[in-house]
Amino acid sequence: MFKQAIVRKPCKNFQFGISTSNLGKPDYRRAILQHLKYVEALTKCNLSVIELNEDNRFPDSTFVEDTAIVDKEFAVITNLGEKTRQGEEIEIREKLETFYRNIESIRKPGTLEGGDVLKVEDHYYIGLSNRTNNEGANQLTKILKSYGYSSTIIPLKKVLHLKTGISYLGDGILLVSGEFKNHSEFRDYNLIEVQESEAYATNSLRINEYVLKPQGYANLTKQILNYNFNILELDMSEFEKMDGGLSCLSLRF
Ligand code: CIR
Repeated sequence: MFKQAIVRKPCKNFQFGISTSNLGKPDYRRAILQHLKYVEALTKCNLSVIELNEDNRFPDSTFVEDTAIVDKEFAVITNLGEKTRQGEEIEIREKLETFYRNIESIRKPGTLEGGDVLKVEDHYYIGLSNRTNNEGANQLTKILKSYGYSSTIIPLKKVLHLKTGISYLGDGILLVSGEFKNHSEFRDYNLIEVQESEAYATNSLRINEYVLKPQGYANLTKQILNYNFNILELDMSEFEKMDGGLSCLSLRF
């Protein structure tokens, strides 16, 4: 069970963040509204939500997931792979220090972003991406091992982050799209294959009794309902424009 979440409001410079989506400029007011609904959904999932103030120095700082890995007994502060995002982790560390006695760090020349880290039961998958390098992935592997967790490194081909193309719904069920559909590492799980036109919704998020899912994507809704999950749908249009998915907007622990 998750009890807490940390989120950060989109800042006024949100539109200047990194984007490859070609979906146009995000509307700031809509982003704020969508973020508000996101927080409401987390609350409905029984999480107590800590909302950090917006930080105009970092356009992408609403995507807090990339700044840390949070488990029961420990947190790992990352070293973000994009120069414009380096420094976002400082305030997150301060906040996490109030919850954790064990705080580890990914250090230069290692880089790693939380979007590349997927926990499936007691095993971690670490994506090697443009943001997470070998050194960062190896540092995380060692840290996880010291806390008793195994891990596998997964080189990525196309996706921004590992969790862009795969997410864990619990009960042995993975949502997969693109390069993860026929991936040898994941074939023993129960796979829900997301069709390419709905690939964005692969980044759905199981929190306690609910699955949070981007609004729309009717086929995926049906597929998830087949497993009797309770779905909460959220309009994510403005975050999608900035390459961000549901998991990116919070740290859950
Ligand atoms: C970035 O490119 O860093 C942001 N615009 C989006 C980050 C999305 N984060 C995630 O997938 N964990």
